[in-house]
Amino acid sequence: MTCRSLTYSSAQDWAAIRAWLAPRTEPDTSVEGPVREILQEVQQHGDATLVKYTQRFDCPDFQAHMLAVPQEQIEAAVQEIPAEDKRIIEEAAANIRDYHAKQQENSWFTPQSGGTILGQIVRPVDRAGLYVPGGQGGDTPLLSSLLMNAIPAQVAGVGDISLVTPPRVDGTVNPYILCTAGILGLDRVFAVGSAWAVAALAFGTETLPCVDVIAGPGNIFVATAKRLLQGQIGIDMVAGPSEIAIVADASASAERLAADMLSQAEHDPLASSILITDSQDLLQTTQQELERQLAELPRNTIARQSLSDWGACIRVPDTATGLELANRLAPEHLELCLESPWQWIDQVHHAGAVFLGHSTPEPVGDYFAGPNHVLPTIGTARFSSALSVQNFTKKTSLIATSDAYIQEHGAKIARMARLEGLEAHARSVETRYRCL
Ligand code: HSO
Ligand code: ZN
Repeated sequence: MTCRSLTYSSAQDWAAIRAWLAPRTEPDTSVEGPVREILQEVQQHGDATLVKYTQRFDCPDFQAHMLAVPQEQIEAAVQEIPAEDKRIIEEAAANIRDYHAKQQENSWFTPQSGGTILGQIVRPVDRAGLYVPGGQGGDTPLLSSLLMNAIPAQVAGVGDISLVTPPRVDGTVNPYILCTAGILGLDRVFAVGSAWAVAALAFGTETLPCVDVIAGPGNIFVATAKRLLQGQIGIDMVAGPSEIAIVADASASAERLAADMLSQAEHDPLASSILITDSQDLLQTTQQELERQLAELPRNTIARQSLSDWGACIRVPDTATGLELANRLAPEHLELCLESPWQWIDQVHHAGAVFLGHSTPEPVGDYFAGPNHVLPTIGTARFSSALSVQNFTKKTSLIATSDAYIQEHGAKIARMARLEGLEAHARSVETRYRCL
């Protein structure tokens, strides 16, 4: 059996499933010590530290002048990439931009009686920093990550966006990353990665400007640096390993289900793919399909490990119970491979993104459709949302009261202040009476 077979009939079965998945959700603190040192060192020595670590881990001949990628290199990459690939990236970017444009929020003002005005001003952060992983020494450029992180920042109206990504062994950045940056109109690209790049974005160095928000996925060093900086600067989220839950009925195809589970499993040995169905027949055929398709996958070692550790086919008595379990899992991705998926949407309460029907494979959302692929993982969809324009904006409350307002409400405010023992608060309001 490629992955474990379990059953879930009612809430009582949840404890065992939760216990099995618990180790996946524990934060990995193993590199906290070294990352703290890196943060401190970058804060003290700036570029020199970036060069030291980049020479050690990425490119032995790296020099400080190679940190900022020249504009000509970005333009050259845009020319160099095959036109067909460029068109695909542009089309994906347009879809993602259209979707995120709908998330924009306007400032609002509500005039009240007596000249009082209340409101909320929405503003972008001044500067954002985006992290794009190198992807196996720069061979598998994560251009979708760049699109998904940069576009919400741009739609939010962030004027100053810096992109950091680890250089390849020769000090250059993969041309697909540069081309995507060029298509997006990003002109500040820095060839630096890992925790020291995150530190540089947080504190600024001679070459890198400091930013207000950092977004983008990365390895354990990047994730730890982001986690440690939380509170000092805005952090998108500290994502855990990717996961999918699929609720399917007998109308689903085992071939498609297995393919979708494998598309998660190939990400990471810690990725989790869980099929939930009331069809025993589908459970069996999907297990067979997993085995058949695994044999033909280039990343089959990773996918096999992921499925054997964190994969499951779970039998439920009916679809309603399946959705109950899915809500408990609060998965990053939830596919509803059901005959009438829309009929069930009201019962979906916790999921990062939902994919409806037999013709909506999850990678459509990873790359192209428009919604963001940066999603809450490890059950955090219970209280958080996909990366969005809101990660790059903030709101300022606005209050303008009037004499009439003070006359009507001033004494109540002063009373509340005195109940809290805050006499100066009460007098601050009462000074306004004197002018009335
Ligand atoms: N499924 C990943 C995103 C991704 N997939 C990027 C392919 N490239 C986490 O949502
Ligand atoms: Zn994916």
